[in-house]
Amino acid sequence: MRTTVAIVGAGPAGLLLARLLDAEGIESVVLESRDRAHVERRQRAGILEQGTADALRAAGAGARMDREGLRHTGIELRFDRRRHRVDLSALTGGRSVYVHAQTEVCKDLIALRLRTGGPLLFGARALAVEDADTDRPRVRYRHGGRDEVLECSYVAGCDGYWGVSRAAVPPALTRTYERSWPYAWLGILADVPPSHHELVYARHDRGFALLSMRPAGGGTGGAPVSRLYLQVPPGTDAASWGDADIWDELERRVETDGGRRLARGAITAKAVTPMRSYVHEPMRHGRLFLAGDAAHIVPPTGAKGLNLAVGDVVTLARALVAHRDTGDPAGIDAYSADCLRRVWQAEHFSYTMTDLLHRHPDASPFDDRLRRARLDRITGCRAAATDFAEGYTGIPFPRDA
Ligand code: FAS
Ligand code: PHB
Repeated sequence: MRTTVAIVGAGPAGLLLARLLDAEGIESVVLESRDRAHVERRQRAGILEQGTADALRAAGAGARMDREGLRHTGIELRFDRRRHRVDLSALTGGRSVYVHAQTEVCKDLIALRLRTGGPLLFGARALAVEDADTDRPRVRYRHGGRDEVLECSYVAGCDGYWGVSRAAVPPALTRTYERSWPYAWLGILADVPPSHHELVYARHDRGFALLSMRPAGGGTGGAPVSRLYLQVPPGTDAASWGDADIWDELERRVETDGGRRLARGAITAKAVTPMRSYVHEPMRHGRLFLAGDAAHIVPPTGAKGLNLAVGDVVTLARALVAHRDTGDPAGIDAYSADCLRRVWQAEHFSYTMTDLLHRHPDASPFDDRLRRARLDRITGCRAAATDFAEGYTGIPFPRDA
């Protein structure tokens, strides 16, 4: 088989890139190792930055987000039993975030691709990207029990952290930067309306907690449900947390003076996510372009992972279209540097927000007082609050700033 752009991976990065290329009449084939049901139900990101929401609308994939998603103009920080609302929109000239799950974004992009776009092969596991540094790269993959080859002009490595496309960059040309965190997140879905209308990030001596939510979804028009997170030690077994323990611990960590108890309900899912910061440089090698988690990972605290992936593929699509229309390779040549500037800004924001809000097992009393001072500054100084709000609502896409 032959195409113009071979896209490895049908997560948000690969699916949105396919949509953007379809809209410009650039042929592509998407190879996805898992089946459709797995991709569509994989619980991950829940917050779309302003730029991501705008990109989905421009790609004709934002209708359900606008119909079912929840536009949030602020978040709440809680510490020392006190509540502090950060007015994101007032601080950023009107920017907001959208609560709309990655699962829903992927469902809509898959449906669009299957209805109007090029091939999307599920159960197609890429084995290797070859000859990326020539003008005839190819992807070897396995599909339907047979070994196949996809000839192409470009390869987009959108296969996430555990994918194979990164391996096509020669080790001698690769630099990786990594940090593991001394804690993880226990993520919980509960069939009960959220106890607060906006997201609540709580810093507590017992550990971090996050009260998020998911729109009713599926057009039911029902009440949102609760998406909740607890800081836990790395390697925690989710099954070791009983429902009552989860609710009790969440309540302890988000409790405020005069505050109400959390609304409780049936817990329908729980899973532990490890925390990792990771960047692979460069994000391009010859005709191979890495995008999304294939190139970088952030701890989920800042809700940046999915949003970084969107910025990467919007940048890549623009570069490929410009090269096709004008022959100018400038965008292609600048892809890696352009994306990495935004990636490192998001890595820094995610690092600082994670470090600020979590309880470090080896923190000294001095360290903890410094974190408290930083929280006091963000909630008491407009300049500090503005910097935080700008980071949270989204770092502009490359060349958009
Ligand atoms: P993805 O990993 O989503 O997609 C890669 C795709 O490639 C997958 O479908 C995979 O099956 C496929 N693939 C892999 N190897 C392949 C091969 N050899 N051949 C073919 N296909 C292959 N981000 C947030 O902003 N907020 C959150 O709360 C949050 N929670 C997360 C929880 C977990 C458990 C994880 C792992 C990530 C979380 N993230 C969160 C980050 C997450 O949303 C990612 O940033 C986002 O999925 C990135 O999208 P992609 O780059 O498309 O990678
Ligand atoms: C989520 O709803 O999954 C979510 C929200 C905010 C975050 C991280 C995850 O910072």
